[in-house]
Amino acid sequence: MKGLWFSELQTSTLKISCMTKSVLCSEQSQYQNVAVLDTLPYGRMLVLDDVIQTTVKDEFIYHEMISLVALNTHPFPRNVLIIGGGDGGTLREVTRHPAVEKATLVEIDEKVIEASRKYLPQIGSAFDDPKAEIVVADGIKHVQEHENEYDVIIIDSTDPVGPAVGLFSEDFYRQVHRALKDDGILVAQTESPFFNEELVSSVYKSLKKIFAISKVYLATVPSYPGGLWCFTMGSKKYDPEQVDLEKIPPLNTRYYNPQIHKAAFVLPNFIAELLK
Ligand code: AAT
Repeated sequence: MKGLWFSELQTSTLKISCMTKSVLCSEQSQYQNVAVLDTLPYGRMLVLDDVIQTTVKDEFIYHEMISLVALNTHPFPRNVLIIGGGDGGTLREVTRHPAVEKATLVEIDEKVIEASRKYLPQIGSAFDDPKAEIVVADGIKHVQEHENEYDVIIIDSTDPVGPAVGLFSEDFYRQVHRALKDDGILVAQTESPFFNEELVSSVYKSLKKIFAISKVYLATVPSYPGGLWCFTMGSKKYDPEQVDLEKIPPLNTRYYNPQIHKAAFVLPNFIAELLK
């Protein structure tokens, strides 16, 4: 045997396992167990309370897709807020976008940032970028304290357990709406359309009540339950499907491109059904 098996309990009746060469760190923080594993199939992997958050092998798909769809829908995404995302992958994508002047990352757990800095340098590469400001705080509180300030707010949160529960509530989305400028855009990771149908449906319906435009789009993230993953956008003014694809700046990406931007909004029938 080349290593030991790490298993994630993806639902109460489904486990996924991967062969692990070593545990680079495993530490209990105030909020969760923070671990970085070195695995054979995915390379290094950030694991919080035994749940896979991101891996070196497939992180580009999630981080490009949670960031670039909104950044290229807004014509001037100068001031961006990221809630969660303590691994820094979303921050890396946001800071390297040419239109962005400032990116604020609000992560509740300092230990996630520390672990990523130390063990995931390819992902946590932008913490010291001149455009970046790092705040260790609860994203819910931060949003309540800011009004009419951000062009884009990205909610890169853990699954809806513990401190992340409030990040999926309608009341929180109203606060986000208030923290955005009058043409602002919110985007949130909203889990699996296969295993979290109710969440996908309820977040979409909440955003539909609050924002002029509300849309779900998809990407495939192999290390997440079921692979197929939802992102939900609420926009005050700009429609992500009306973007002039020729105006998207050339970006050095591995997944996202203008055709993917467009195609990501095409939903299979079973997902469209969830949004009715
Ligand atoms: N970039 C992909 C990684 C994540 S991690 C999500 C982060 O959200 C965690 O570091 C967690 O500590 C942080 N977080 C949770 N609640 C809050 C809060 N209230 N305020 C600020 N940060 C918070 C996302 C992975 C998605 C996994 C899907 N299975």
